[in-house]
Amino acid sequence: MNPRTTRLVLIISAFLAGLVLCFTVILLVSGRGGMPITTANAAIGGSFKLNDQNGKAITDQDLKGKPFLVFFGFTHCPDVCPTALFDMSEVLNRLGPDADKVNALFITVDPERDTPAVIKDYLSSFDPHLSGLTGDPAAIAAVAKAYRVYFEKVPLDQGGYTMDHTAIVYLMDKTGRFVSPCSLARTTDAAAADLRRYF
Ligand SMILES: [Cu+2]
Repeated sequence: MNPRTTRLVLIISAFLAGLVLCFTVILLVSGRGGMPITTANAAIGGSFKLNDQNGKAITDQDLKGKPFLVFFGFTHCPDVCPTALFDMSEVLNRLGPDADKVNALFITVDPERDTPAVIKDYLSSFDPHLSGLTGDPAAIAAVAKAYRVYFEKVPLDQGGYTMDHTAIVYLMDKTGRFVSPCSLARTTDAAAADLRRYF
C-alpha cells in the first residue's frame, strides 16, 4: 500500500469504528429505555394464586399498586437463595419506611417441603417485608412458567434431593409488568434508588 492508500484506510477504519461505537451507545440507551417493555417484558409475569407464609391466599391482583421484587427459590438451598434474600433484605432495609411502598416475594419451587410454616420459620431470618409464597405443585409450576423460571428436582447421592433453579430477582412495576432483572450486585443504595423510581 502506498502512504495515501494507507491513510485512507486508516480514516475509513476510524470512521467505521466511530460508527460502531455510536450504534453500541444507541443500543445501550434504547435498551435501558422503552425497548424491552414492548418486547421481551410482556412475556415475564402473569396471574397466580398462592398462599403466603401465614396461609393467606395471595394473587397477582393483591400486588397491584406497588412495584415488587420477586425471587424463586427454596428454603433448603445452601447458598444462592439465602444470599439473594439477604440482599433483598438489605435493599428493603435501606428503603426505611418506604419499604411499605413495595412488595418483596420469595416464591418456592419446592412446595413439597416448603409449607407455609416452614417458609415462615425460614423468613424470620430476613427482612419482615418479605412474603414467602407456596402452593400446590401445579400452581407453582404455573407461576414459574409465567415468570420463565426453570426449576428441577435433583436427587442427592446421600439421599434426599436439592433443586436446580433460575436465580434472578425480577423487578416488576406497580401494574405487574416486568421492568428488569434487579441486580443485587450493585450497591444497596443503587438498588434502592432504582426501586424508588417505580413507586
Ligand atoms: Cu436457591
